[in-house]
Amino acid sequence: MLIVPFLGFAGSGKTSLTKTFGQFLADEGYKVKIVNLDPGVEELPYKPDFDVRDLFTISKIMREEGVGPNLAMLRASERILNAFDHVASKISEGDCDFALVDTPGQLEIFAFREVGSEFMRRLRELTRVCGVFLIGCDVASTVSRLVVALFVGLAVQLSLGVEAVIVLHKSDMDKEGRIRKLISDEKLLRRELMRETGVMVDVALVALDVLGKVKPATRIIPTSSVTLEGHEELFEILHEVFCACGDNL
Ligand SMILES: Nc1nc2c(ncn2[C@@H]2O[C@H](COP(=O)(O)OP(=O)(O)O)[C@@H](O)[C@H]2O)c(=O)[nH]1
Ligand SMILES: [Mg+2]
Repeated sequence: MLIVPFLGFAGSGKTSLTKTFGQFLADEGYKVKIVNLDPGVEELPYKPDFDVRDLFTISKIMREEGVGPNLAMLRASERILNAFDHVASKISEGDCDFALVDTPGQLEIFAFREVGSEFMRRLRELTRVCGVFLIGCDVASTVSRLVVALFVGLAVQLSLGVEAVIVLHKSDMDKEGRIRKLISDEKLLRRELMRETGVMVDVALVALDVLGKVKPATRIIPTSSVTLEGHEELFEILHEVFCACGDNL
């Protein structure tokens, strides 16, 4: 079994990809479980096997503790770790090939806090874990923003201690294929970055140097929950990652 947490900025498409990739795997004949770890989501497009909202929601914490949404998010992140045993038992009961984990809307409350790395550490004790980090094409409106997003993808993997496949999500929005070209050609990326102006460019250049030193283990793939582009390729990469340890799904 492989556990696949979906990670990324708020609105990057984690919930949507959890749904469409889960559907893809089920259509391929795999047994899939879905875990929702976002206590703030109003509606889910899929039916989770475990839903953290059965334990608490952001609005409930706001009411109970008399706090605003941001503090409620922080309180929720602490409670998520307490939900680990529920999650683990749901994932472990019966047999399944993939457990997809939809993480909280806001990246920082999970990926850059102790709760996230501790949660992942405990997941890794259960079985093999490989994340998916989403960069929405809408975030990559400038080359410097794209580079910084790639850098955050790397930082999230280091912070959580989990390997992740980076996907360029909402690829249907990349109509002319500009962002696709940028992520597949480092020289072009650097050239285009140099054409931009502003302080972000300096930051992005440093980030690009770091990224050049710590190459991602796998290629970046364009995915879309609208056109379903990249689902098969994502599956193949996860399969490769999984089989690299000599196991079979
Ligand atoms: N065009 C396009 N929009 C998408 C795609 N995936 C998600 N979205 C939209 O992006 C917004 C945020 O998606 P959601 O899955 O809730 O993001 P999350 O906050 O990361 O879970 C929603 O309006 C989705 O309809 C995609 O592949 N293409
Ligand atoms: Mg979501």
